[in-house]
Amino acid sequence: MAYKDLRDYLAALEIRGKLHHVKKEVDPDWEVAAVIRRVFQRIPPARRPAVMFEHIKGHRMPLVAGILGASPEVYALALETTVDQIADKWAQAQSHPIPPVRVSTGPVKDVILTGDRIDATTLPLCRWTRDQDPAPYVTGPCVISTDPETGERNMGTYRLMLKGPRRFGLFLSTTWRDMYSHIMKNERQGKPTPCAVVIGCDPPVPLTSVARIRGDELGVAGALRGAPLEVVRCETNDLEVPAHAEIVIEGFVPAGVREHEGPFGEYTGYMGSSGPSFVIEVTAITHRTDPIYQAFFSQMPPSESSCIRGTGRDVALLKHLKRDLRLPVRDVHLLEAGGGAAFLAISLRREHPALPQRAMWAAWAFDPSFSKWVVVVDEDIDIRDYFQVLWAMSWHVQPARDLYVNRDTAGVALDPSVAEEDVNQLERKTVLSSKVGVDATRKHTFPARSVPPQEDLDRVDAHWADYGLE
Ligand SMILES: Cc1cc2nc3c(=O)[nH]c(=O)nc-3n(C[C@H](O)[C@H](O)[C@H](O)COP(=O)(O)O)c2cc1C
Ligand SMILES: [Mn+2]
Repeated sequence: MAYKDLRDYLAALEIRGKLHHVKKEVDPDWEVAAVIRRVFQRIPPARRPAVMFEHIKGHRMPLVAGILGASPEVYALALETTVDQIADKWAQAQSHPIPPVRVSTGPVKDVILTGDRIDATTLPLCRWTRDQDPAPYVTGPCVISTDPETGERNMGTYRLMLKGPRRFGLFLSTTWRDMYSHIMKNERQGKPTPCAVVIGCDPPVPLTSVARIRGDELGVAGALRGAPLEVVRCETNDLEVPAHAEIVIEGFVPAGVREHEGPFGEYTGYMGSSGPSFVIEVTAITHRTDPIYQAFFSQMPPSESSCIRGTGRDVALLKHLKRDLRLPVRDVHLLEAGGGAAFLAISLRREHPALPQRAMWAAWAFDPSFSKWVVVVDEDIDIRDYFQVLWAMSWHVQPARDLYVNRDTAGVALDPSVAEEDVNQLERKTVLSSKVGVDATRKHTFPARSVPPQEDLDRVDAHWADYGLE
């Protein structure tokens, strides 16, 4: 059964003990970021809840964070599936989208604010990296726009910097972002780009917004829900937005305008770059009577952002290597330390000496900017255990023989290690990076492992209490 809206999903989290309510009043300028940081640092993923901050100082709306990516289990719950079925669910939805249906009105129109009544500063926007971010940011916006030539709709999550009651900065990190081409096509005609920012919706909407989808994200969101999304027309432009959203900000990106944006504390664990960027002029805000504001928690991993990036990509890549290419791969995992982007581990059965390299190239071809590090290990290594990956790298590798370095490949735009001259500073969009593959499989027969035989350990376990150790 599809979640009807954000509230319906929050109720499902609640039932499973995955939503924690903070009743204490918290300060959006420092406290929200610090509390949620501690939640991710101190509570292991299996027990980690999403959080609802019920009282944000100076604001009337509650804020939820971590609701889509507190852990892979929470991500699966958001998709109404299990962790191992996530890839199938995505594949199915992408091949059979269900277009949205237009309705005349919906709860998102409970309150309609235009003209002087618009005030984006009433939203509980937080400072995520205090003393570094120049302003509060919207971190979970689903930004809708259409291609002026084809009419095709797009939705993507691009950070928004609060610049005033009716003004935001908009950051598109690469020219590959679909909204970028919409803005460029309009600019060539001297025209603005109408847009609508959706905040707080049932999970398929934000999850498709952060995913790289060919075609209409709202159609794929409908397929993930198993039922079409109901959409309503905006008040001040012709775009359609989910009728059951919590909040919608309507506006446009003026042609030819660039203003300073950033820096913003990013998912790499460092401040991202700042420079000239697009702006959004707000023309209306509509919301429910008692809206709930949703934020993505990002910055230093582990975070909601790295969980979402890693989990979605792990399953998609595993499917590609195993099912499409039929490689004898056991598991793939984008380590959270690399933000779910930079460090990939692959375990496989080394049936052929060239197989580890083939798996590396397949991963790079699948997504050219990710996986700056690819470490391939034998299938007996648990790649979700950092210790085992580093153990294999320590003793299964002869660096001169087993490292493959590739130069001038596509990189991650926010990677702070990229040399300044390799970044197109003006647009902050094109990045070249080198990549390294490490073949950490065993290339010949290794000696026996220096651990007691399993049966000895089992015998000890069976009589553990007798040793009086715990
Ligand atoms: C929490 C989070 C924040 C993101 N912020 C940005 C951002 O500020 N700018 C950007 O270009 N991409 C950002 N992304 C990545 C895009 O949302 C993602 O690449 C998406 O596919 C873009 O949509 P598009 O393919 O329709 O352009 C973010 C992703 C996540 C998970
Ligand atoms: Mn898109």
